[in-house]
Amino acid sequence: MGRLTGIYAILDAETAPPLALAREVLAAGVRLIQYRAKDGADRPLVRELHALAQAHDAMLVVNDDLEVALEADGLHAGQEDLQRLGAQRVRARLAGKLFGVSCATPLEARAAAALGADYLGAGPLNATASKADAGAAIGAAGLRAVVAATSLPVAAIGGIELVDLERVVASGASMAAVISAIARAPDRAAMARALVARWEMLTR
Ligand code: TZP
Ligand code: MG
Repeated sequence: MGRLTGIYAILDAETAPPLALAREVLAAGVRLIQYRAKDGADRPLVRELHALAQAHDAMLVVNDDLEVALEADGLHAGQEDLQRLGAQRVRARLAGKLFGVSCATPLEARAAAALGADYLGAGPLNATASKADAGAAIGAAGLRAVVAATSLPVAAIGGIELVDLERVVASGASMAAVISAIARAPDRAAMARALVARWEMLTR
């Protein structure tokens, strides 16, 4: 399995064109990407994104759609998605692929670990406009509580900008997952490079 560390770029189809964004973040050194399409995953696009990720020695995870995720390196599922899909069935279908689960509390973190998750998404760290039902911000204390409840790598998520990386690293998270920090930046490639460089500086 590849590296579950560093900047985790989420290619949200509503925020920026996923293929162009993937090219930019992979060229910037991001090695974990997620395709997120709330209107339904585009399977041919996932194949293209996966080939691109592989060419950069990176991994592609698909949000929500188990069948399409089988074309990529794994699935990221929220708590409701797990209920809808059947958590045990998901782990079994994914076999050797990556399985990421969103958690907001230590209780959810322990349950996800027991299910066989490979990493956890924890948040929202800060308030976010990118997900309507993200729930209340858990803040650094909430993030530390999730990290303390698991030995799995944790991706902090939610309203994370360049200035937040120090707090993310200090909280013990292994990854910082972002949508808008990159996708809404005036220069997406430059912001992706800045995030990667800052993460490397903080974890060196
Ligand atoms: N899950 C929890 S917060 C969030 C998701 C998908 C949105 C993250 O987007 P942004 O723009 O980085 O706050
Ligand atoms: Mg979901």
